[in-house]
Amino acid sequence: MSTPIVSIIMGSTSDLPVMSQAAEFLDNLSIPYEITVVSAHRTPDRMFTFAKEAEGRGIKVIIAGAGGAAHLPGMVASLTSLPVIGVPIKSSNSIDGWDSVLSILQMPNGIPVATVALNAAKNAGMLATEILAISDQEIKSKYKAVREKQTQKVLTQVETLKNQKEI
Ligand code: RP5
Repeated sequence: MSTPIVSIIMGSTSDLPVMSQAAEFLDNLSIPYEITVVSAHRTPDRMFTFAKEAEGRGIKVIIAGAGGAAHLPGMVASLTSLPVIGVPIKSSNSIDGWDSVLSILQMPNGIPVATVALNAAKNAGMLATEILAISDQEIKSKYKAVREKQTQKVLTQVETLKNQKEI
């Protein structure tokens, strides 16, 4: 098993159905990752140790998902200079997801968190891949192939609809 270069963390296992979409994307491109639970308010010491040690363990990008008053991505970002991608999650304790979106999106200047759309963990996996692709040609060509495939899928839909209309 290769050393993970992406770390996917989340505040609770209740976030896993969403966050596993990031893992699935990385799996498809054979990008080594780790996935675990780190809670900013329930396990602050674990969060601190995780963020301080991530770079030294070879992690290049962190994807952090949380719901409610979602401080995990911002707090982790404050403890490392690795890029942090935040995934706002519409959790059971959420006010329609806005609490999480605003908590992650509205980071004050000085500590950036790249925020994807609500529950958009796949996009977090894609953005992490784009960051890695800057310095890895193999990842870049695999990523370009994925993008090309989804373009072709839409063009096929266009043709299918056009043909149906002609029937
Ligand atoms: C946050 O609270 C977690 O990220 C999760 O989205 C939410 C609810 O957590 P559980 O009560 O389901 O453990 O910390």
